[in-house]
Amino acid sequence: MRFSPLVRMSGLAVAALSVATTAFAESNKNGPTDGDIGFQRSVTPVMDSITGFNNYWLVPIMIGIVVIVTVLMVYIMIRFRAKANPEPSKVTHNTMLEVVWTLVPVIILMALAVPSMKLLYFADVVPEAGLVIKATGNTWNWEYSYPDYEDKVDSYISSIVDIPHDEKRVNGEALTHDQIIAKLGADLGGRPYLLATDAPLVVPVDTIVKVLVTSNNNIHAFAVPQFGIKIDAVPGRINETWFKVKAGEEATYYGQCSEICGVNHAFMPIEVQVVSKAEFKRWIANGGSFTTQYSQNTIGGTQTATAQ
Ligand SMILES: [Cu+2]
Repeated sequence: MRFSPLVRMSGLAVAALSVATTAFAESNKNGPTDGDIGFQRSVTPVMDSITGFNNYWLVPIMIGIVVIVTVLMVYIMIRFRAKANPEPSKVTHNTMLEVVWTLVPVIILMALAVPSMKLLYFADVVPEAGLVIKATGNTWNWEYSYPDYEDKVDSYISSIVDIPHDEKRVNGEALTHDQIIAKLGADLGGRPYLLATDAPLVVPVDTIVKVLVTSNNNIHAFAVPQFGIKIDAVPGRINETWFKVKAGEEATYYGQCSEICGVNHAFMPIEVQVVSKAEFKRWIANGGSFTTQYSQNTIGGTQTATAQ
């Protein structure tokens, strides 16, 4: 059976789209997962919009363009090959064709620009916040403070759970990733290595949290993929962003410094513990302190901050 190029082209497009839809289907896990090619699972309205825009606008349009261009190239290479056309065509231009290939990209770009600008504005304008937190980048860790509760909670430093760099080599041999994880053992408490910290940022669920971001030294960036936030931490300047973790999504989320800032850039993770509103109140009332139980309690997915 022979199909016309158009039928074959649309068949290819449908196949590519279904592959993409499967690939971008949201996993129900939190944090990065091996083999992921899509975004991490969204837990905020902003990330919902980013995910939707990417999966249902950008990716289908990109796949469509790739498929059309590939099919046209293959068709042209076969149909107009030298062997089958001993007498070369003398056509130099086609006005209609030139108008179409100028207008179609303009229309595509405009169709992308409108929802893109709406999304940028949605993410950029901070709504009336229920909580303000401040994240300050240091070399190389994050420091968190709660301006609303300054009298109750001291600012604290959140450092990576790791072994000293000079202990990562034994007799000149570098430890493997697995050996480092085994060495950390209970300190890591089953949490992902290079993302786990000794003191996470604690925030309540279902609350608009305004994040003030700055730096003590060089430029860092505060980013949490599942929240859809990424903003530079610039010394002498305060940037702001916001997130609201949806009800029922109490869990631990991870991010990393996302602006190359120096030798330990890869070792300043961001760990966010999202707890119920009642639990957050208790945590504040207790001075926002962590017991050493913290890491142990997160083993096996008991995802509540331990206040003492
Ligand atoms: Cu950095």
